[in-house]
Amino acid sequence: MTDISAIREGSGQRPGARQDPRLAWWRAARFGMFIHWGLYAIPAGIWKGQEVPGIGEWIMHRARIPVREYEQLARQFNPTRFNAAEWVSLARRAGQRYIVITAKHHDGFCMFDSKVTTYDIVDATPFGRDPLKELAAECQRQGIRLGFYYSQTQDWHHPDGDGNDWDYDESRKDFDGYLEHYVKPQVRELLTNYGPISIIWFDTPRRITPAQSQSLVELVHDLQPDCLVCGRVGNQVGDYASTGDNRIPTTVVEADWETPATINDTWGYKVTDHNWKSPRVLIHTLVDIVSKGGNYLLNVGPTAEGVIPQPSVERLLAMGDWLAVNGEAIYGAGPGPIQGLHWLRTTAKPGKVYLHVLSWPPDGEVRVPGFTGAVRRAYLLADPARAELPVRTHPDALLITVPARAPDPIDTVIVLETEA
Ligand code: JFZ
Repeated sequence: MTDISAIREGSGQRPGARQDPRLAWWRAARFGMFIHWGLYAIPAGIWKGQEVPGIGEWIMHRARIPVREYEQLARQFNPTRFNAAEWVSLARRAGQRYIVITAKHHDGFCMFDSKVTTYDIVDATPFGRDPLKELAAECQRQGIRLGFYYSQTQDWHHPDGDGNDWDYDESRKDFDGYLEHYVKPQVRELLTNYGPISIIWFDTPRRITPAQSQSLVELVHDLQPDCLVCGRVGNQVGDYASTGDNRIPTTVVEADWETPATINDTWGYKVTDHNWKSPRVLIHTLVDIVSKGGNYLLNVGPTAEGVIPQPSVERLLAMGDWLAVNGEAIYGAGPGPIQGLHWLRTTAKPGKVYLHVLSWPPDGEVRVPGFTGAVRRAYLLADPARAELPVRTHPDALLITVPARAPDPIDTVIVLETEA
């Protein structure tokens, strides 16, 4: 049974990619860090004293800010507290195996040194540094993969990009010219000047045609054959599928797929958004996604000073603590045999099933209905001694005797060694 309704239309995986060994690292990684960082971190959701509703990185659009006005933000952008080593080290401590950062979001501002425009962080800001260069070097040093988000269709700054109808006449736009003479040269820069790049994360395909999407995929693969292209390049030609934001399928999906998600309710930093998900919810979400065969790309929105908000840091570190003990049940693991129970998720590797007990039974017994396979032994993943847990097999269920109190109140993992 598959459920693809969560996979956004047009953001599916190209046929044949399921067998592609270029995705092997990505399939094993399961957990990545998304970073939305740009000029929108300066207003941080407030424009001329008024709170602008919606996600922070959309402020230019929501408030219909004229290009000439929004551009001025660049003159104030000076994130002197940005420290690539700290960001990369946070991702590693969180147990995240890859990072995807906004090189250019819909507002059109380039967070890298582009020769195709002066509307970029090196040419237009007092900061004058290229944070993507610094992150690329740190990712190399600390051994974590790096990807770039690039808004290929929407560009509210470029006269021929999609989406800005308050400065420009949408009917007169030369979208193909923008793709050929602006997007492609920039994608070339991103894949030439920053060493090995693992993902180009295109987004909101909108009016892009199948031929245009395909030509972007070919460009990426020509420049760096191992670089993956996310499904939001549009028209079902990406290397892997993307779900709608924060959306998780209801059961196993037979594709390589990823849920991009927020820790609070915004991607780009917003000073008023304090709706932080708890570590419990975040860990359960990671487990839920992996139990259905997906990856979790979890966002942080750094401030205009270059700081990742402390509530995000705390939550990521809590996830890292859990993963330091239970990572075996996540990295390189796929969906397990039991689906659809509210208190349980299962992940699996050859010869092993991992029971993720999300709410602990009150009577010292974990009862897994529908599990009828042979079990050699069972133990708590968190137990270094791997002390055996008594197991009984019933015709319709597996019964495991467990400690009265949950060893891990968030998710206790029981390992079942099965016949390989
Ligand atoms: C897009 C962007 O517009 C947004 O700013 C952010 O970068 C996010 C990661 O991606 O927003 C979307 C795209 C797709 C859906 C929702 C928001 N969707 O399919 O539900």
